Formats: sequence, structure tokens, C-alpha cells
Amino acid sequence: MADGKRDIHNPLLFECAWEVANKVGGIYTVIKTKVPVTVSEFGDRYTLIGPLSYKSAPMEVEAEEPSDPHVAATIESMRAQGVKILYGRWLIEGNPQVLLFDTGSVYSKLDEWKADLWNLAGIPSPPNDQETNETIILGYLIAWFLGDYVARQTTTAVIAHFHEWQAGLAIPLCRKRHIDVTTVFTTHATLLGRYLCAGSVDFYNNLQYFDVDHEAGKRGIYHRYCIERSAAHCADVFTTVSHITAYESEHLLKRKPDGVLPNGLNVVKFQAMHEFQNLHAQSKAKINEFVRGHFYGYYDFDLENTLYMFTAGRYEYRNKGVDMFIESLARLNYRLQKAGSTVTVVAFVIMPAATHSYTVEALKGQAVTKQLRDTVTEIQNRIGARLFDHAARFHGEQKAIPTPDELLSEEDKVLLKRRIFALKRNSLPPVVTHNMADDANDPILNQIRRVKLFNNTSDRVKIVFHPDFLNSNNPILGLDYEEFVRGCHLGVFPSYYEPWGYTPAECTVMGVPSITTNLSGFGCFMQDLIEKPEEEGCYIVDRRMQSVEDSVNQLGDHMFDFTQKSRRQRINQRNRVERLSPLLDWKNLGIEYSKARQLALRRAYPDAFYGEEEADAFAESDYFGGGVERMKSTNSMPASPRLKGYATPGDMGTLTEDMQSLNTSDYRGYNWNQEVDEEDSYP
Ligand code: U2F
Ligand code: UDP
Ligand code: G6P
Repeated sequence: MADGKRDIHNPLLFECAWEVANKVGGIYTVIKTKVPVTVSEFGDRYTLIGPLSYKSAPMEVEAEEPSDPHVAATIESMRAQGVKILYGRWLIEGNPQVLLFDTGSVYSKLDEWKADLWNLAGIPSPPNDQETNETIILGYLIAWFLGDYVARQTTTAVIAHFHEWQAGLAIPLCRKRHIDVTTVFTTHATLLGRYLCAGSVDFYNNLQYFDVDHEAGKRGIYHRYCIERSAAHCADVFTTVSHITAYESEHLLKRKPDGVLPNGLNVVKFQAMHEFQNLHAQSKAKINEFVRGHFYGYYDFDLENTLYMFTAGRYEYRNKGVDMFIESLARLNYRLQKAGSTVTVVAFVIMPAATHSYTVEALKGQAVTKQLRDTVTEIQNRIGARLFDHAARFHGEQKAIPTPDELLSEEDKVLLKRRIFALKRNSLPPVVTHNMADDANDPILNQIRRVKLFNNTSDRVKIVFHPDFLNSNNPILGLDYEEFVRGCHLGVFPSYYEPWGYTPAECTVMGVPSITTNLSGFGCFMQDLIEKPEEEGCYIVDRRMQSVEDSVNQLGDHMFDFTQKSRRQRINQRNRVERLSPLLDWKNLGIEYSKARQLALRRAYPDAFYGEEEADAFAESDYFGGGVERMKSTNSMPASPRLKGYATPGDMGTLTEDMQSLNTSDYRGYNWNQEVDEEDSYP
């Protein structure tokens, strides 16, 4: 319980998430990229807390003794009771302190804690949900740590910030046990939202009407839903990552968020002036290599006139809009064919699914082209030697310049023919690079089959489904994800459910144009900030106010228009996109997190603020230096994007001191509760 005696001017911050030094999805990106700005504000008063994964932690974390004696004492006491803990520094930019708990070391306590959870909060927990078991153990460990810590350290205020339900269970525990910390909960999606959207539900028009308990029960996630909802309700400050998810949270979690904390990126990492254009060319050359191999035997298109489009992310077929992407590709193919276009589009789908490794065919493609290249290099060397020999031996004679027949020996010709014959194949280039565990029922493959995009010679749109995340060590398509994105021309993310959507944001800071929708947090954010986003290479498909058919056509139009651009126009557009980066920089967006923490302190320790001008001073301080002003002062080509009238991108976050007065209709972006056409589904 807040007793008002703690120093609120230099608080300590513990930030807790399942993805600390443990990559699963987008939350890892949030935490990791945000560290530098948080460390610059808190220094060693900042510690990240998460689960200890023996797979990743040894590579990512360097053990160290805690400098705070109370942290040391708390850890020691927990260790004495059997908890395995790794404390140290996370080896990323900012080098923050991390505290990782081995949930496996205290499994013996699971039943006791489950019973306690039921008695304390009325939250049930079925026996066989491993993810929930882990959540319970992590939650109890964090609450144990915080409770013990604040009992020892009684002078300074402590802020505990939790991300997503997997880390949020500690929040109701802190509240019930009256642990003297102030809490912030940030949700990056809602469980029910994800589940409902993945089915065929008209989600956004029915948000107000769902019987949430019933829907959660029907899907077997009632207990998880309870954890999420109690975290949202027990937190001093409740936030989410976009206005669209704020609206969803209000209806599905039944608490209106106090504000929005948009996701940023650590833009410094990508800053290299116009170097990013060179990086594009370098990375594209690597993708070209892959394409030559993959399409061997059918490699009859001009790579100078080929565009690479892609979509990527966790495999959520409908939520990530892969259905719409493939449908639009089929229509694009038809339009390009009809227009007699010579442009080729190679579309990549990068989404991990269950597989049994690469197909022989995919490996063979890379092997035969490599053999051909090696042979050509050998022959090239021999031709060079012959040229030299002729010139040196017969100088002054006509023979000094050899004839083509003298240069290319019969042996070389035979060798070359053998390699060329090896390029013959009886089957079309495969649409998928791996053997799928369930080929017949895979939604992406079935959609590709339905629209008949089989990589025929006549197809102007080719497709490659890579059902695994990328890695530079892969035998085919051996690039890191970042390198791959840089080498592509257009990212396509037509999501139906996307609280934020890091993939298009990452495209933007790398100077790669992208297409998103007005159902993604990122899309709405850009639409709200920029006057004409499509002119900046940030296309936004309307999936809210029009039918699926119209959305597919709009997406197809954007893709078709993109194929009509000249190289010069593409280069220009990449420059324009890259210039939007400051809007997504944590240096600007981090301030929203600061506001959330400040609000949490004020709620927990109102007396400490009484009569102080703390809040005003905070509001006035130009903490991170206002992003838009900086953008305007850059006078290199092309012209600055035209922004709407917000003072800083951070203003979009809108975490105000008192959001209570905000009505649902105040969510930025759209009138979310307005009636629109029914969401129809695909045939
Ligand atoms: C929610 O999270 P997700 O886990 O669904 O995350 P994304 O935002 O899609 O982020 C996925 C991350 O995975 C990375 C990519 C992103 O950082 O760079 N990745 C990769 O490493 N390799 C690949 O082949 C493909 C992707 C929510 F649904 C999102 O809308 C939010 O953006 C996110 C964070 O708030 O939380
Ligand atoms: N990503 C990655 N490797 C890949 C493909 C994607 O690390 O091969 C990352 C990508 O950079 C992005 C994340 O996966 O950060 C996807 O985030 P997004 O917000 O788009 O979707 P989410 O998975 O959170 O729903
Ligand atoms: C970058 C490079 C240029 C290259 C261009 C290709 O801008 O700096 O040298 O010509 O990329 O662009 P494209 O869109 O055709 O891949």
C-alpha cells in the first residue's frame, strides 16, 4: 500500500515481460529497441524481469552481481528457497540490468500457487495448460521478488511495468498483497480479439456486443482471459499500443485504457544517410542469387525488371491478411498479363509453420546454379590464361588475338553443356521451399492452389512461400530478415487484426515502402500523422469502411501502380519513406512511457505530489526534443513529408493526465463504433 513516504523523484523501474532476452514475437522488439531511451532516463535504476530461457539467455546475458544491496539480499533469500535466478546485463545496446527467473526451478509450488490464485482472485487454472502454468509461476515469482524487495528498500518509489497477460499476473497479486509499488500494465493485443478475429467474425462492428465470458469459455481460454482482465483492472495505469486496440480493450477487457503508448524503433541503428540505398542494392543482389537458383529451368525473366514484394510475421493467416495478399497477387498477375507488361513480381511469404526441413527441389535449385557458376568461373580462368598466352607468345603477329574457337575449347564446351542440361526440369519451380507437416490443409498453400499461382512462365507474378523465419545461415535464401527486407521493393501487410504491426514500421525505417490497413495500429498512426501517406510510400488500404472485394481491389491497385513506377521513382520513394523514420523513433515516442510512469506515481502517491509543480514541469520539459521540428530542419531532398498539426509524434500517444473524460468516440483514427458494411468472407 502506498504510504506516501517514498521518494518519487528518482524512482526505480522494473519492467517485466515474457520476452526479455527471449524472442517470441513483437514484444521482444518493443522491449529491446526501447532499452536505450529507458536507460538514458533511469540508468541503473532500471531492471528488466523475465523468465530464464536456457536456450537464449546464455547467449544474450552476462552474469553480474547486483549493485543494489537490497536486490542482492532479495535474490539471495529467494535462492535460499530454491529459486534459480540469473542476474546480469543483457548484451544489447543500452546494456540494461536483467533479472531472469527459472520457472522450472519452482514447479513444485505450482499447485499451492494455483490454489492461492483461486482463493485470492477467483481465477481458475486447468491442469494441462502449460502456458498458463508458466504464467502463474512467473507471476508469483515476480510478486515474491517485488514484495520482498520493497520490504527491504523503503525509501524510494518503485514502478513496476508489465507487458501482456503472460507477465501481468503479478499485478493482481501486488494489489491483493498491498505491495508498495505502483503498477503499469501495457497490453499488446487482447486474447479474445486475437481469437475472435482469427475466426470468421465481423469483429469491429460487434465489439460492444460480445458476451466476453461466454466467448472466452467457448474457446477454452476463460482462465487466461481472467488473468488478462484482472491485470488490466488491478493496474494503477492501464495502457495499450494503439487507439484501435484501446477501443478493443475497453469493450473486451472492460476497462478504458488511460492512454496509448505507440511502439517505436531504435532508429539510430538504421541511420547511415543515403547508405540505405546502397544497402538495398547489395541485399537485392543476394535475393537475385536465390531467385536464379529457385527458378532454374524457368528463369526466363529479367532481374533488372523484377520487383520483390513480401509479407512476414507470425503465421496468423487471416489476422495478418495473407488471404487478401494472395488474392490480390492473383489479380495483379491477371492485370499485368493483360497489359502485356514485361515486369515480373516475385512475392515472398515469410511465415513460420510446422515443416520437415527444406525440399530436395529447393536445395537442388541452389546446387545446380552454384555448379554452373563454379564451372563458368573455371572456364573464365582458362579463357583468361589462353588470352594471356596468345598475346604474350604471338605479339606482333595476327594470331596474338585468338579466335573464339581457340578461346573456348571443346572440353570446356562439353562441360558447359553438361551444366546447362542440368538446368532442365520437369516440374514448375515450387511455390514452397519446405516440406510442410500438413501440406494438404495449409491455408496459405490452399489459397495459392485456389488462385492457381504456380510459377508458370506465363505468370507475371511468381510466389515463394518460405515457412520459416529467415537466417543468414540458411542454405537457401541465406539472409537475415533485416537484409532481406532491405533488398525487397515493397512490404505488403493487409492485416485484419494488428494492434500495432512492427513489420511495416521496420520497412519504413529501412526506407522500404509498404502497404498496411486502417485496421492496424501502425496504419492508423501514420494516417493520423501524415497528410498524404501514400505519397510518402506508406499505402493504407481501407478494410473498415468498404467490402472485402473493394479492399482487395484497392490493394491490387496499389500493387499495380507500384509496378508501373520507374527505377528513379522507386529510388525517390525510398528516400521519402526513410524520411518518416523520426516519427517512429523511441527518442520521440519514449516520452509516452514516461508519461505513463508519471501518472502511475501520481495515482499511487498523490500526497507526494500535493502542492508540487511536478506534473507541469514534466509537461513543459522538452524531454526528447520534439521530433517534427527536427524533421523540418533537414533540407536534403526530397521535400519533408507534410504532417498534420500535432506538435510531436508523441502527441499521438495521448496519454494525458486525465483520460477519464475521454469518450469512446475520442479514439483517434476513426469513429470506431460507427456502423459499416458487413465483413464478408472469401468464397
Ligand atoms: C503483438 O505482437 P506480435 O508478436 O504478433 O509481433 P509483431 O509486431 O508482428 O512483431 C513480430 C516481430 O518478429 C520479427 C519482426 C518483429 O520484430 O522483426 N520477425 C522476425 O524476426 N522474423 C520474421 O521472419 C518475421 C518477423 C501485436 F500483434 C503486434 O501488432 C504488435 O506490433 C506487437 C508489439 O506490440 O505485439
Ligand atoms: N521478423 C523477424 N524475422 C523475420 C521476419 C520478421 O524478426 O524473418 C520480425 C519483424 O522484424 C517484426 C516482427 O517479426 O518485428 C513482426 O512484428 P509485427 O508487429 O508485424 O507482428 P506480430 O508478430 O507482432 O503480430
Ligand atoms: C539503389 C542503388 C542504385 C540502384 C537502385 C536499384 O538506389 O543505390 O544504385 O540502381 O537501388 O533500385 P531498384 O528499385 O530498381 O531495385
